[in-house]
Amino acid sequence: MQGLLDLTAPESEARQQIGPDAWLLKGFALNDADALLAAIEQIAAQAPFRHQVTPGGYQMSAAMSSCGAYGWVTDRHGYRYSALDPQTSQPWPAMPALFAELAERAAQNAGFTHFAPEACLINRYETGARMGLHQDKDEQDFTAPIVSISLGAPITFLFGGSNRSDPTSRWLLEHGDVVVWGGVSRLYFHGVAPLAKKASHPATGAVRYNLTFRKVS
Ligand code: MD3
Ligand code: FE
Repeated sequence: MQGLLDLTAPESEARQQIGPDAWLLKGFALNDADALLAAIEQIAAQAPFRHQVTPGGYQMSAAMSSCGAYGWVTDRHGYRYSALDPQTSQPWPAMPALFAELAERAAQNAGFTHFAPEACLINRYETGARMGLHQDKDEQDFTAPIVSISLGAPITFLFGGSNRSDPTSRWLLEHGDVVVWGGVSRLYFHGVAPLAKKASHPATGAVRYNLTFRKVS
């Protein structure tokens, strides 16, 4: 196949448009999935997964860690990006080159050139964990897209609009799927349904990971 485009390769599967400037790249990260999971384990050894508390006082059901120059943190005082892990007072683990390269390639594939992520938030979902409808607006630059990579057990992604009350569409996010959100969709409400009891994947068991890559500053 050298020199020829292999149309069966995950990276050349059709892009699905799920909203304005929002693209689902089905299986885009499949070739790198094992390496991504190994890297997550390394990161978590330095910056352990933890259930953070929202300003409203609720513990999040998804456990989180981060890597890169900034991590996303929440506590009773609010949501923010921090260069230090509040649990260890250390910088977050460096973003592996594979992470940054894959995120950049995915953004490029969806039409966003030169995406340079500064933060990678890692969400870990176990049975019943969910994320309610919200907007990602703690970043300073909304012109950069957000790239997400799903690994492990499948989950139902909920995608709304600019207003909380807008109708939501549902998309199944599976192991190796990548989604890129830019333009108008960048500020759309979104969330995930509770991870189903029966949801699992050979690589992770009943656990789902989601990596989100963001330009923060
Ligand atoms: C749509 N995570 O970490 S990924 C989040 O599956 C988050 O863990 C979910 O929402 C998860 O903030 C959904 C998808 C995602 C991320 C950012 C978005 C979708 C987005 C920003 C704008 C629009
Ligand atoms: Fe979000």
